[in-house]
Amino acid sequence: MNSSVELLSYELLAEVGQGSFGRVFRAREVGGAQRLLAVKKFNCRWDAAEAGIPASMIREVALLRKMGFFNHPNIVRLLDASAVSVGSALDLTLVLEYVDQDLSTYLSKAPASGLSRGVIKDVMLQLLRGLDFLHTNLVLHRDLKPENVLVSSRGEVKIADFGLARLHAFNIALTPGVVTLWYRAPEVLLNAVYMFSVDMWSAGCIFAELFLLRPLFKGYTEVQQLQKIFEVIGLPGEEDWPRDSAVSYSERWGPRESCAELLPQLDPDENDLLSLLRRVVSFYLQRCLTFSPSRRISAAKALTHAFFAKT
Ligand code: 0RS
Repeated sequence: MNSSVELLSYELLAEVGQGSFGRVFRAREVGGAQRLLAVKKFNCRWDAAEAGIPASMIREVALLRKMGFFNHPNIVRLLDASAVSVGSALDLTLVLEYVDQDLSTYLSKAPASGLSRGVIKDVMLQLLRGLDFLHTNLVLHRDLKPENVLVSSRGEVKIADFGLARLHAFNIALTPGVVTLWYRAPEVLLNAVYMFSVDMWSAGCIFAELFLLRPLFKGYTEVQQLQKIFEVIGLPGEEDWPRDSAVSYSERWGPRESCAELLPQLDPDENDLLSLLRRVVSFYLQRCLTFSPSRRISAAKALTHAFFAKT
């Protein structure tokens, strides 16, 4: 099958989300297998008649398409892309595979006693495989969070909402509502340069949340988010502070020592979980949630971690 000539027609069923990424609809394929589809629509203010389709958009869509050919199980697949110019705007439509629910909904339905260790391992393993695939293809997600990690009815974990970073940046200022800072790496919060390791920070936050069933760092401003992080991992040394950050280092950010005990504030009947947490604390706390991006574990390395070795 040649996807470049595949013609997909569909009917929109309902809007499932809206944000800096544009609008996402649940849709049904008309004819064919009548699959459910996710249809994502962006509107870019851009005079396509004068300037053509922006090169950055072509590059990013081409990359998404290329990645679709690999059919990686832990990435939502791009099925079709089209752009039409409407006056001085450009409407970009992406047709993607549809997945039943997002991880935040999945977590909200989890039993209060928590997810089993097997489930946590399975979700993390799939998430890291997806991230490793993105990073191998030189794609940064930048905004990984439970809302854009999808979980299918068959338990497949698929990363969504990646690869259109420039379009995001374009839309972010126009988007009403707040963006969550909870999964954001310190170097992003500090406005410093960042790399693939930002996604591993987010993965670490999600890993902790799979245990806790609540977000690990819940800040509502950049400063508060950093404070919450330092309360748990300790204030880094001045030598680790990003040199290109607009925010200067200060001892007043908090104590230097990390307090792993702050993490699992669990009830007595959650003792079982507590012991599990102690065993994995070194993985997610020390390796994913390392302040220094260069010392943070990579997705490829995390996949070989002892945590995933035994069943
Ligand atoms: C915040 C409580 C609600 O299949 C959903 C899908 C869903 C998809 C899908 C496939 C491919 C996307 C979605 C996608 C594209 C930006 C995105 C941003 C976030 C998430 C997905 C994006 N919680 C959120 C919305 N929601 C209900 C719960 C659902 C439910 C099932 N399946 N999206 N959203 N790309 N671009």
